[in-house]
Amino acid sequence: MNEADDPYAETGRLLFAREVDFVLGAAQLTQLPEPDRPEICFAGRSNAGKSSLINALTGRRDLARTSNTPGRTQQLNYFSMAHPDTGPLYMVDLPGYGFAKAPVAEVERWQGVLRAYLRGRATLRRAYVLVDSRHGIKAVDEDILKMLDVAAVSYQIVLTKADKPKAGALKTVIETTQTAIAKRPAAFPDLIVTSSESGDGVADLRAAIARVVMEG
Ligand SMILES: Nc1nc2c(ncn2[C@@H]2O[C@H](COP(=O)(O)OP(=O)(O)OP(=O)(O)O)[C@@H](O)[C@H]2O)c(=O)[nH]1
Ligand SMILES: [Mg+2]
Repeated sequence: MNEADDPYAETGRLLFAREVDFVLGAAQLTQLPEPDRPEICFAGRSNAGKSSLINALTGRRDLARTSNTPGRTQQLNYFSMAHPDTGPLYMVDLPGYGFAKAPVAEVERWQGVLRAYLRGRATLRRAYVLVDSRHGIKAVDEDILKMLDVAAVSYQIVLTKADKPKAGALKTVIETTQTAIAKRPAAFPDLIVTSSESGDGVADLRAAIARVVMEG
């Protein structure tokens, strides 16, 4: 949707312009905060740009730690936010799945926590599954999407790093991704195409988040 026509654009803008506080990093499910408010999360392969997108959404350079090294985020990082229209909510930066430059036992531990979180978190309103626009959906993404479909967790695909591919290649990846998710039961049919670098699509994502929290 065009940003100017989206009734949630202004709420989304204001929601992310307000305070966003780091709450905690959970290494295990027992460390998660009380499920007392809606939450949204960012999932995706290692290095897909999850932490960068949180920084772009909030307009803060290093609220979430980013890195060139896949496997930077190793805990479920909780951020709290609030707006009078949405009420309080949590935004969660997840560790990546797939390849990570970290010890195997560590990676297996956090992958287990990540999957259990995605399947079982009752207050999770929507998972944003980030896909690098240079690569499109890969087999590891398919695994996660299938798991979300089975668990009936609503999710939306967000293409990241849209500043990287040439326009033609971006158009192709948008089309193939749209086709790939069209028949997935828990997938939101529209993609959001973003660049944390240029800011493209970031306002659309803010509006989408405001909408999903307000519509319940
Ligand atoms: N050009 C470009 N680079 C980006 C963009 N978003 C992220 N990056 C780069 O991609 C790399 C990974 O970004 P992160 O935000 O740390 O990725 P992540 O998904 O949080 O990674 P893990 O925590 O390791 O799973 C960093 O070098 C970022 O600078 C973008 O929109 N454009
Ligand atoms: Mg990260």
